Amino acid sequence: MQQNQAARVLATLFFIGLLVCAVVLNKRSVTRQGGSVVANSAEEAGGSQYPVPAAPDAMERYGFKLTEVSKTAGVEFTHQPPKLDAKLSHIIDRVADMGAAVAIADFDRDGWPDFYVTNSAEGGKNHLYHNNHDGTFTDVAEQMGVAAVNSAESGVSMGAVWGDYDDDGYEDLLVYKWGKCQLFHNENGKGFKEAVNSGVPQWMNANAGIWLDYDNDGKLDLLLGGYFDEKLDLWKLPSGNIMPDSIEYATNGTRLYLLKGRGDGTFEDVTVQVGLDKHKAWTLAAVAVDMTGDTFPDIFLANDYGKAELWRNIEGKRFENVSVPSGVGDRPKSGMNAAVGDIFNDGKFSIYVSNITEDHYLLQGNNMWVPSAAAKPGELMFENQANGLGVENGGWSFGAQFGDLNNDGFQDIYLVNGYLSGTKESYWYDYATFAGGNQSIIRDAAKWIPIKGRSLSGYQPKRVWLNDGAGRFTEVAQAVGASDRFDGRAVALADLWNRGSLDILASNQRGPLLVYKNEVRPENHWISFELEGVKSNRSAIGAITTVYWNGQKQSQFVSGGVGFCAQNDRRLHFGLGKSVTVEKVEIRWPSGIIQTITSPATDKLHRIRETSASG
Ligand SMILES: [Ca+2]
Ligand SMILES: [Ca+2]
Ligand SMILES: [Ca+2]
Ligand SMILES: [Ca+2]
Repeated sequence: MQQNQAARVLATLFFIGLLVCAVVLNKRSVTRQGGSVVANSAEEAGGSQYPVPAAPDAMERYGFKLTEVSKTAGVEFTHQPPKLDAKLSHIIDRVADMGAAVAIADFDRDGWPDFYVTNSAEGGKNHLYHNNHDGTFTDVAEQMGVAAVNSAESGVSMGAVWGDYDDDGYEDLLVYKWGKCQLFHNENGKGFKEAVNSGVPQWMNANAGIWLDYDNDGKLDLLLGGYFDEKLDLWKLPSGNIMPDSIEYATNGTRLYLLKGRGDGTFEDVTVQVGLDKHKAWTLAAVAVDMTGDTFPDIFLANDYGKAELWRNIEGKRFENVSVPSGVGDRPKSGMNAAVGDIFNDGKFSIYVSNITEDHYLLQGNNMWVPSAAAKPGELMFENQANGLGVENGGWSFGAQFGDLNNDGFQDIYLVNGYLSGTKESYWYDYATFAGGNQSIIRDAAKWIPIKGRSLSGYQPKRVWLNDGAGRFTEVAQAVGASDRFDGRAVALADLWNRGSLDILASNQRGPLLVYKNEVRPENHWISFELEGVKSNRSAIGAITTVYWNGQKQSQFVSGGVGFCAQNDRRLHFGLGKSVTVEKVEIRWPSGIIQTITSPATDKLHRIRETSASG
């Protein structure tokens, strides 16, 4: 009892401290900008969290419009959170706050993208939506054997990623969980069989997972990022002492796993030998891509309650921590997303990280890490230009992806946000009471003030930022029809119906999976590529494709997971604006082979196998 009183007194003191600190420290970093109107309830958000149609002039003004078609497409999926240990029930919405993930792949190789979406309730089913080619999808997870993976005994899903680990041409599936990771072998697109004794962790509280080929031996490897301590069973907790011990300076994060694939469904833990055992954080997003030009993929990590990390790959043998010299580890935030895009059409990759921005409480601002002009070739050095580019305020941001949504030739950004949409009452005041506080208070769930269904940055408007290519992004979400107010988590992009436009899948915590069909102005042209590695891993994960047209160039890479708990289709989609011709396309395969294709036809998908011959 006395302890509780002491806690309350301390908490009150820290509350004052937090308000002063958060606002003063971050005051200059975030400017208010378009789309930051925030509602506190469903009524204020317009009565429903579902989107309303795009403005009549959206197509004319912005070159595209989005229509949410989940129901007519047969996609009826609602994410459910887990219950976990009863010691967490008073703040369960705050603890069980993730797990709505989406990963896209053409699992049966019929030429049409399919997708897997995760659920997190004990007993809740994950869905695998097969593309029926007619605008609809059918959930085949149950018959394929990848539905029932969530339970208190084996843990619950946080995300999933596709990668063909045995090079048989069929994308295999890793489901990472708060619990046991599960690896499924794709049996010729006709079903999935769990790979046993594969070497994936039997228990960790993973919130990030990606496929990569870190040593470029042609065999896919796995990187898994832990969130809660891996020793914790969130259903059988000895105490509530499991939470981060600070909102921005947490010292009680956990480990990564780097698992080297042998190509047969078994993996060797090489975390220590490559130096990644030095990492200790609450990791929420990972992305791997070669940013130095030596073909080996470097690793960027977005960490919650701390600083971001960048690990330079030294010839596939070890990783060097360049977080501080590169600039990305400058100060702690709540990193939740890691997306990579060539935003200036100069063949260089910028990294977009989402964080929390809530007026009066926490003004972190999102980060856009743009390669520094002062960097020497091969040197990793970045500057945060989110403010100048106009992409800093995303609310309580989660998943974001780069993609050319209007095919004008520039990479745009689609971002989802919103943390907890509950009652009209806000939990922020009570939450802030802890946020600046004493480590022993904040890390103990028992000391947290009950949420009681209140909102915490809920009902937020999403952000769709159009890139003008000249250093400015314009926010157009409401106008183009991306006007839902659910608590967004993952975003993944694919040309779902092979029409030459990027459609959007957006997952929501305790909410529906939304399918935004994208109609693009037909005068804008496009080209897309589906790559197949031969010497490189067959999924072509890590391959960088550069399209040269109209005096400019744009690079994109095939990812084994990017964003927040998401994976875009492996196909790379490039908008071309009014141009009907492409000068050449250069593919830099992970094997080191550089393949050039001259004058490829536009408005067409090209399937390209790795070869050293050029054509
Ligand atoms: Ca398919
Ligand atoms: Ca396979
Ligand atoms: Ca490898
Ligand atoms: Ca664009």
